[in-house]
Amino acid sequence: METNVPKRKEPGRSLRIKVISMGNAEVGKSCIIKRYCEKRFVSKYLATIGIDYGVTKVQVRDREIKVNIFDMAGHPFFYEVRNEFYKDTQGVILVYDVGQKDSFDALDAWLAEMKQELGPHGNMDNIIFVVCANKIDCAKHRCVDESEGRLWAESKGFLYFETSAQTGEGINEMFQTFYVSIVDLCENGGKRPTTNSSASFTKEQADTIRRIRSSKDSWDMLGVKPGASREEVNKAYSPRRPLVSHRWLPVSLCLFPACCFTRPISSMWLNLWFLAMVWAPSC
Ligand SMILES: Nc1nc2c(ncn2[C@@H]2O[C@H](COP(=O)(O)OP(=O)(O)OP(=O)(O)O)[C@@H](O)[C@H]2O)c(=O)[nH]1
Ligand SMILES: [Mg+2]
Repeated sequence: METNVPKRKEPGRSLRIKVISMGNAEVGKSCIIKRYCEKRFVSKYLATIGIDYGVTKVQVRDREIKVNIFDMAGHPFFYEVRNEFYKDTQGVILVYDVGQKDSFDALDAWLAEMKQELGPHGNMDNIIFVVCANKIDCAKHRCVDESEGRLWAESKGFLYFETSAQTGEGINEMFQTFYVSIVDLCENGGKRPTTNSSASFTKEQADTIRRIRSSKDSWDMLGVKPGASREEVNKAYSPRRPLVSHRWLPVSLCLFPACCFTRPISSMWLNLWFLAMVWAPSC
């Protein structure tokens, strides 16, 4: 894909799309767009007042794409302005700052706001979402790691990119993949193409991993009370089964009986078993 549009136009092959940016104030939405369109970075914070609008042209395969970008203000104060702009959107750039956990936690609220504004007949399945984990250049302040962000995005069928508007890292790749996905969607009759990433998770798997990450101990990992019976452990294990790779199945099969027949089930066995079941496959 190139940003330079060839002079010769092919009638019927041009496409007009609408893209919006969403995310908390100061996460870097405007800077990401500026970095891509103007190849520059402004370190001074200039809050977007309501909406910034811009047009750009890109070439995807043999199609000329006219992109209307609506860069939204993230501050709650501008809700009344931006709520007019959610409709008829083909692509959303959803941004959070990897050094601000609040901005990551707010992504669900942004989706909820969009859903509400689209109304009961609005369909978000025919929109391409790309999640930008921005400000990765500030490694020292990072508090949302890549796996957490990727998990959230991919479990929703969204694209995920690590970006820095300051250094430019990830920006071109993100926009290229984003535009190609939007064109694919348009050529696919408005159905969102599945992501190519081999690491994508279902919502159920993502919920399970999230639960494991935040659990206090091994019992909590399984969602059972300390001293739970073999049946309870078995039942709790079932939803986690899809996370086990074939490579680790023999190990987990050896460890699982040990867990079940040691009474009371010791925390150590559960730890070992769970490590083999869930974490080891990802190593
Ligand atoms: N270090 C670093 N700073 C960044 C990056 N992206 C943006 N910033 C800075 O973060 C601040 C906010 O950037 P903006 O792009 O204005 O943020 P915004 O999300 O558009 O904010 P609102 O318009 O208020 O919603 C500015 O001071 C930027 O210079 C980045 O990748 N790295
Ligand atoms: Mg802005």
